[in-house]
Amino acid sequence: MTEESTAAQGPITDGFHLLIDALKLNGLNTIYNVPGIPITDLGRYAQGEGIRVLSFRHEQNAGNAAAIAGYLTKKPGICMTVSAPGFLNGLTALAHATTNCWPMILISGSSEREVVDLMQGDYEEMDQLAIAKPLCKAAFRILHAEDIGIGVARAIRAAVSGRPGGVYLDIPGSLLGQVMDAAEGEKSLVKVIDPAPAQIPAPDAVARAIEVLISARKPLIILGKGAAYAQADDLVRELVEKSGIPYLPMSMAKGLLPDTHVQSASAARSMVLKESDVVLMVGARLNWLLSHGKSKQWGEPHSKKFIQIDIEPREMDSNIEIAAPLVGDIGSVASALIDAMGDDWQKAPEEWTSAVRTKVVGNVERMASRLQNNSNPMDYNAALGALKNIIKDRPDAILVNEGANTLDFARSIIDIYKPRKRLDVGTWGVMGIGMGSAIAAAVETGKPVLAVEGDSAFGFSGMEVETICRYNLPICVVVFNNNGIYRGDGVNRSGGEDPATTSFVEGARYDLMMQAFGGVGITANTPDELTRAVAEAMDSGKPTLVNTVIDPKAGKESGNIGSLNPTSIVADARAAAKAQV
Ligand code: ADP
Ligand code: TPW
Ligand code: MG
Repeated sequence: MTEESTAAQGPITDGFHLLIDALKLNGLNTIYNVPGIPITDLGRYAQGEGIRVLSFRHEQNAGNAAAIAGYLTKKPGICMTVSAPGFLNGLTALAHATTNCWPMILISGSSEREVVDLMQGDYEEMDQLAIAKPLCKAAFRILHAEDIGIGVARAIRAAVSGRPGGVYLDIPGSLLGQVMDAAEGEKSLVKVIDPAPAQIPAPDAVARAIEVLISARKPLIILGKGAAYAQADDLVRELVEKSGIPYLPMSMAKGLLPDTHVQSASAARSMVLKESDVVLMVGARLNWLLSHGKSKQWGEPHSKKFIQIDIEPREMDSNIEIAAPLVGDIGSVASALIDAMGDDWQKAPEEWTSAVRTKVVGNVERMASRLQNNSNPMDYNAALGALKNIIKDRPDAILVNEGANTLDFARSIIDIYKPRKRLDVGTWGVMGIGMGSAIAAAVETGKPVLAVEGDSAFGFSGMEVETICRYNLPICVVVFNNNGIYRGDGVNRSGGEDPATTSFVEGARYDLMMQAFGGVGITANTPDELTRAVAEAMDSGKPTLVNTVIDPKAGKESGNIGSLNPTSIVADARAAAKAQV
């Protein structure tokens, strides 16, 4: 279209601006991105139009930020990348968001369709739509400017309705350059009404669940991150407290009720999993993290009945029989259950709740003494004892956590007091979520963030300390530096000069990385030094990295999940074979 002819027709708009307007119309005001052809100007224009555009150093970290933004806000987090390699870098995060049931939209620029489809070797050529499809909840491509409004609306609904997940939106570069009449363009935009409609459970499903609950002698509630995501915090708390049932929070559901709550059974986990007779699952899946509901951990096979609240009907019976499926959103189901319990609901039997409480109190006391040790160099307990107090004094802060031992110890030691204040490796146990999660947490909530990172885990996203400094975000990164993966004392079994496969440079100075970009970098050798450095960082809001020296011998291979290591299966088989001889 020539300029004269457009002048004759009145104002025009283009693909860039229609996409930006469509996002803004739906309250999507933050983009996590890495620029490049064909989306560089999309980022620039978006910033110009008042969207907050945060540029990262690697798309996977931008994607992990978008995934956590989705979890924290119930709106799809937006990640934007260039074609082929940038798209692939973002795709891991999109798959991660989908696996965790978090809403996210990955918007990637793509090359010329005609050239890509004939495989003629375009710049960054790749059939991105086809590749994304099996890895996310839905994937769409927009070819015409007048379809941008509908395309964005479809992406939003797909991401947040029902079980949330990741959506891929393919944006050919040529789409951004298309022009159309501005008034027509505005009319083509769609504001999504009620994107995640309430899903009310059927009354007979509620009655069935109540019957199972009434029959329980040793009931247990398991809260999952679906319950935290739902933001029905008061209803979840009312359900737990009205029932009087001991509860176990999954790691990201910690804080939905404060970890110090009298009904928390975290410190009696083995006991309640084994002995309970009725288990009410609230937004948690019976996947590997709960040994599929049927390992030895769960006591005798078929010894308990399950009630499960989930928005996804197909989750029911996924691993074991669910006696009372409650399909609906957490808020609606919790509220229906509370109503059905009526005014004279009998709380969980005292004999059971006091036995659980006794176990919890004993275990918490035993742990407390371990946290106050002055081992030199520090072990995990000593360092985490210090960080536990930091969060206790700052319950609004957000804790990000990844690593193996660093993750497992921190999860059980650091109490969380408020909902959605703990962000971690999620369903996959993926390393690399650290800096992306920390950045999104700071951006979306404005609260200080403490990222407790294994030295290996940190390395997956460590370059984003520059991003943290550039945006001056209130993030304190604590790197648990034990010189390696799990432990720093591995040996090269060949006797050769290469280091062990799990070892890193000894005595590395991660603190200098933060200093390189103008942030604060400190090394801590003792719990006191750690406390001082972190408290100062959390209160000043200055980007800080505390290189925390941890005994290389303190960790365990694979942390708490060594039993999943195939070597342990081989060892069991060897032991059995030996016993037969
Ligand atoms: P965890 O790892 O904490 O056990 P999972 O990610 O395995 O939690 O499970 C979360 C579950 O919550 C998923 O099955 C998902 O379908 C469900 N879910 C997510 N949002 C809601 C919601 N608003 N209402 C009900 N269920 C939800
Ligand atoms: C994307 C495998 C699990 S835990 C871990 C790796 C590499 C690092 C553990 O060492 P770290 O913690 O962080 O120093 P610590 O305290 O035990 O020493 N690649 C991806 N995800 C996973 N989970 C791995 C590899 C892994
Ligand atoms: Mg380590």
